Amino acid sequence: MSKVTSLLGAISEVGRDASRGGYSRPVYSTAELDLRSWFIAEAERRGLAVNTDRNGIIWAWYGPEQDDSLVTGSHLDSVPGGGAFDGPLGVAAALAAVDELRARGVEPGRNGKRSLAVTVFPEEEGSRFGIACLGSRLLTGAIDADKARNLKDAEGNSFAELSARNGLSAERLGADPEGLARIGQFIELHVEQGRGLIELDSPVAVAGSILGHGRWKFTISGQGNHAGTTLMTDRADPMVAAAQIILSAQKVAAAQSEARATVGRLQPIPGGTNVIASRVELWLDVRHPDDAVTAAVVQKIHGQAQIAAANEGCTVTLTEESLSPTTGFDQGLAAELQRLLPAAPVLDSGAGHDAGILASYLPAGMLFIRNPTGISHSPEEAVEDRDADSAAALLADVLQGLL
Ligand code: HGY
Ligand code: MN
Ligand code: MN
Ligand code: MN
Repeated sequence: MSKVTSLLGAISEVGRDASRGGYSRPVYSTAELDLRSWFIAEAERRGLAVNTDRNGIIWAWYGPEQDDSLVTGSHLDSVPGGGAFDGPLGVAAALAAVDELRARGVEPGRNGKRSLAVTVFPEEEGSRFGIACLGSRLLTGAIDADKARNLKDAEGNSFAELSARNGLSAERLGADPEGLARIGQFIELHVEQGRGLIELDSPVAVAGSILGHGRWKFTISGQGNHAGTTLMTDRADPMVAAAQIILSAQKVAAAQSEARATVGRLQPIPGGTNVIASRVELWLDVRHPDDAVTAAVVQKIHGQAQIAAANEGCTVTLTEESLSPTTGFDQGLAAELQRLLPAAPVLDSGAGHDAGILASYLPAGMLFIRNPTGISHSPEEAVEDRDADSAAALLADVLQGLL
């Protein structure tokens, strides 16, 4: 059986980001396309039948392509400066689990067993086009196809153009009921992105739920001007308002237990050192177990943003970019996973995943693998070799039990 560590070792230089550290593998970038090619080659080497669907999701079939199959997979795109495991661990473990099943003489798609498919979803992080889990939202119809087509990256390329540039038909992007029917159950193995498994002292956990989360964009407009000729009393500086919005997001969330608010992305326009910005775009990520609290936190931050903007002689607009409710996983499947992995605790996830989108349409479940640093979306994300390699056997146990 290929070891997960050797599979990951083969891609450990793809998309390295020398300036940020870690990896930057936005969807349809050279790095992510290289990872797609790697996955397809590894899948074909295992005799899996590979195809890429209308939304750019790669399917590798062990057994005939058919409805109600058992499907496992994750993603290969990353956040900017991300870790080596967020996404690729689940994909590599799935490939190694295919080896393990074959070594055990388990033949999906034969003797009454369901077929097995390994999938790779595009744009899980939403790092290029702004909406997380774009591939699974398209597959399920959770996002309007036109809205998806017209999403733009920082260079102004639309998702439709990038899809077409990679061999897909822009017109065919969108809900794919036939593809969705292929999935009887979906299992995603993923590196844990917090400290839960360290505190639980366990190498693996079964996911209980995914924290509701959303993304909002604030656009603050002021008066662009010269840094040297404009007195402080004559300014309408959107960066000053933005600073207050970031602080208020921190304060509002800190005052609400379980809430998380993050501004990790901010874009002054035009962005010159000696230029008072005319406009600032900033993106807010808010999460909370109770969707009503998430909405209330955003509303409070928005109210304070309007005051901050007015105080600076600026205006502010807010647009909701994406919203995912708190999602529980299929109880029956979760119970099955716990039966198959009796020592695995149940752990809720503060991170979103494609399995969380699919969970609203079909029985989905997740396995988390211990991360000794408890840090993610960072070069410091880690998985011990022994935990990475045992992930394949754990996943094979689960897949064999479910097939
Ligand atoms: O942002 C998230 O929760 C996930 O890592 N895409
Ligand atoms: Mn992920
Ligand atoms: Mn992630
Ligand atoms: Mn000048």
